[in-house]
Amino acid sequence: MVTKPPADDPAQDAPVIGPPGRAAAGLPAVAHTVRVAGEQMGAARSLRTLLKVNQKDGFDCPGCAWPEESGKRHRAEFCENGAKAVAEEATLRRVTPEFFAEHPVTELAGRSGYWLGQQGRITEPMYLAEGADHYTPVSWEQAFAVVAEELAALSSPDEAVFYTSGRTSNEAAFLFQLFVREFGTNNLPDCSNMCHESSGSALTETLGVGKGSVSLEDLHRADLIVVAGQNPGTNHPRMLIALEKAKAAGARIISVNPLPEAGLQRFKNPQNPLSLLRGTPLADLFLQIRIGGDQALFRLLNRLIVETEGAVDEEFVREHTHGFEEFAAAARSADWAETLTATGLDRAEIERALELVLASERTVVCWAMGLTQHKHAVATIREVVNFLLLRGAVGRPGAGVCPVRGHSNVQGDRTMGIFERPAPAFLDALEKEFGFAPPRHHGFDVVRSIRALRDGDAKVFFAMGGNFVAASPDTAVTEAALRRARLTVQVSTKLNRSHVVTGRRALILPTLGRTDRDVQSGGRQFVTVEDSMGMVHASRGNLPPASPSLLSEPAIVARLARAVLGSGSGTPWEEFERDYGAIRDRIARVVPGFEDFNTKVARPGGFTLPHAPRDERRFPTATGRANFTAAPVEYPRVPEGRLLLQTLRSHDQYNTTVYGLDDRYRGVRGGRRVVLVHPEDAGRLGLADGAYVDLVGEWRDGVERRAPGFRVVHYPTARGCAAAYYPETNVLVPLDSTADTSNTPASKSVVVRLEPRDD
Ligand SMILES: Nc1nc2c(c(=O)[nH]1)N[C@H]1C(S)=C(S)[C@@H](COP(=O)(O)OP(=O)(O)OC[C@H]3O[C@@H](n4cnc5c(=O)[nH]c(N)nc54)[C@H](O)[C@@H]3O)O[C@H]1N2
Ligand SMILES: Nc1nc2c(c(=O)[nH]1)N[C@H]1C(S)=C(S)[C@@H](COP(=O)(O)OP(=O)(O)OC[C@H]3O[C@@H](n4cnc5c(=O)[nH]c(N)nc54)[C@H](O)[C@@H]3O)O[C@H]1N2
Ligand SMILES: [Mo]
Repeated sequence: MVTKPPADDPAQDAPVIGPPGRAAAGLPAVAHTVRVAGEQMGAARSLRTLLKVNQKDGFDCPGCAWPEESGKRHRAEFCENGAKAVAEEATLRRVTPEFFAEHPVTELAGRSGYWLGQQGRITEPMYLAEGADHYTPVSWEQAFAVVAEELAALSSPDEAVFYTSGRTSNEAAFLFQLFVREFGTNNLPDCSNMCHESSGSALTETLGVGKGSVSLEDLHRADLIVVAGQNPGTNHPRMLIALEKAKAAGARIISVNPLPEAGLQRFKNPQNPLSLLRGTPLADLFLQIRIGGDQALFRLLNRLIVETEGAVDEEFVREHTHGFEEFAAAARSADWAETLTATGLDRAEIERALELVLASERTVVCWAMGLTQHKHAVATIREVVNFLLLRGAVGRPGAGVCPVRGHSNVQGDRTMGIFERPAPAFLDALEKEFGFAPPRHHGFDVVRSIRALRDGDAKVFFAMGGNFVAASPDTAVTEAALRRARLTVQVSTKLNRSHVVTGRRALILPTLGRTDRDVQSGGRQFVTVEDSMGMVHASRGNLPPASPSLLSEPAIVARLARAVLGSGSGTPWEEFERDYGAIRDRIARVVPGFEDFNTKVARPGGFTLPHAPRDERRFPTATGRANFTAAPVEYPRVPEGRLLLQTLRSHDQYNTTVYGLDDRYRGVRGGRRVVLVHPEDAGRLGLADGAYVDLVGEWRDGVERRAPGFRVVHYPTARGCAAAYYPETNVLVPLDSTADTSNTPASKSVVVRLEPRDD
């Protein structure tokens, strides 16, 4: 069913297609930044705000998790898309109680996510009573009483689910997991379950630490950087600066991607006049791989390394690794013909890649969602680890694993204990510090939470940020699951779909964002975040809050905890709300690496967390060594007449937040319902450029999943593959189609047929 947005909803989709961009950033990006920021914030506020982004005395960009330079910072240490993220949050538009009086929830449910997001910052706590069609204002006390009442009515704490998105600060995240565990459950799913969980699973098993092992300096010093399954030009634009630096120092870059992403082809650095003029070509080799072919590619490269005299770092393998023989036997059986089928590459391309690999002493592999969101994602990332271990490229300067994180504090949230499967040592430390017995059995991740809500096994859903309904797979199933809940609660800055697809009762709890000044009774507060490379630093908002009624996330958790746990809790929640330094003192005693937290974070630029493989070539795995693994090679098989669809981000969105309707680097303007298909595939399927189709998912459960009304765009993607934007395509991703081990939805490999529409 197509729910057409009302006529005044600017998300009317009428995409216009031009040639794809050949370079990323440059002056169009600067112009775009100024325009977007001005529209949302006005000129003076834009300047005041943007000059504080990622400065040592400013706030951490709420965009991506890419780290800041450690030395002297550029005055404009942000990118076009970071500026858009800031403008979205620092907007002067407001969603007030009058807005909710005017718009019933049933009407808002017919609006596009773009329209909802454009309405502005939410100003008051709002309550949707059972059977009501309008949210009405509610006091904070009443709101917390509603949550307490519903939680008290559960027959077990495990009937409640507490989701976290990745913008939540370390302080808020630590308090949130503490409250949830005191309440009595480990049901702490987070956006990471849909994101880098596959990286965490693979790296913990093989290296002993589920995080990246390189710093920004390592990237600058690398001989070879492989960027696989990542589109930094859009999603981590400041990474292009690091790649440009590495190139200037002689590094080679290989891009492995089904799409020729503009940022990896050529980059025009607005901070560097010469680069701005000419652009820096970044990728030396572009391997246009078929979706899901990466494990096969790395396995064959590993065979070729093993077979090349002197190519294996034998000393490293002997001293630091486990399982080499078994792995080498599997690698030797890698087959050229099968690899060429799986990858769609030709022999010469793989041989060229091998040359670059063998010429490099210091290799870094960077990756993101193009590797993590497949059925065999964990096996693929383990194969990347095998590749680096063979060359001794872990724990060596200029080399290592670099999973590039998404949300700006998603890595920190996990460090703070937002995890449905916490390590026993973490729970022991919590128990010792706070004197209660945390639950030991594992909780629900995102997919299991949806199943539990669907099946009536969970009845209360509480979200610390994010947009669970739109971000999760299998939209129809997820929406029905949430509608079954007795209560849904969203702690949010902006309106989104999760506020209008609700349980029987619902609450919106509006909160401060990164850019907002945070003043508590103990004075002005700051929070801390951890970037993609394990650097922890302070973030201080400088704008007057969007409304005087907003509470910070730590204050919301502290007051909620008091309402729910009452006098039964020995935790000093009031003190934590008054002074976040008191929270950091407790983090220092519970989380390894945070000793003397308050002192260390006071240093400008913050501090780096220890990382045993990087710092001392120590691998805290089950074997005490870095583990080679030898999983069978997998790749998706697509039936005749079908395509393999990846669901990805346009240049004008931040996950489910749509900033605008253009995808400048891919030549798409004014609409999002497009599907990129190789011209020859389109020809074979009889689909002209500009034809309208329904995307119909085909999965083994036989359920028909349909995303209607997409415009076919002939585009140079890998053969047999297609691409379309998320979240519109989440309706096609089956809930049960997930990665082995990590349970991450396989949203980059969906088998679809394209059905022409008559209208
Ligand atoms: N502006 C902006 N910044 C963001 C975000 C945003 O939405 N907007 N989101 C943030 C978040 S939470 C995250 S996780 C990151 C996401 O950052 P990315 O992972 O870069 O995001 P995607 O758009 O999902 O792009 C996936 C890339 O992988 C490629 N790909 C797809 N399938 C395969 C495959 O099988 N093999 C290979 N080798 N490549 C493949 C796609 O062509 C695409 O280039 O960005 C973060 N930063
Ligand atoms: N098909 C498909 N699905 C995907 C993906 C994909 O590539 N394809 N990617 C997945 C990935 S990588 C991720 S990370 C998830 C993202 O999933 P989420 O993190 O759940 O989604 P976001 O769109 O980032 O959340 C946006 C909302 O967060 C709220 N918000 C913003 N800032 C703050 C803040 O400071 N505090 C609070 N409390 N709220 C705030 C706003 O209300 C905003 O509407 O989606 C996943 N889903
Ligand atoms: Mo993500």
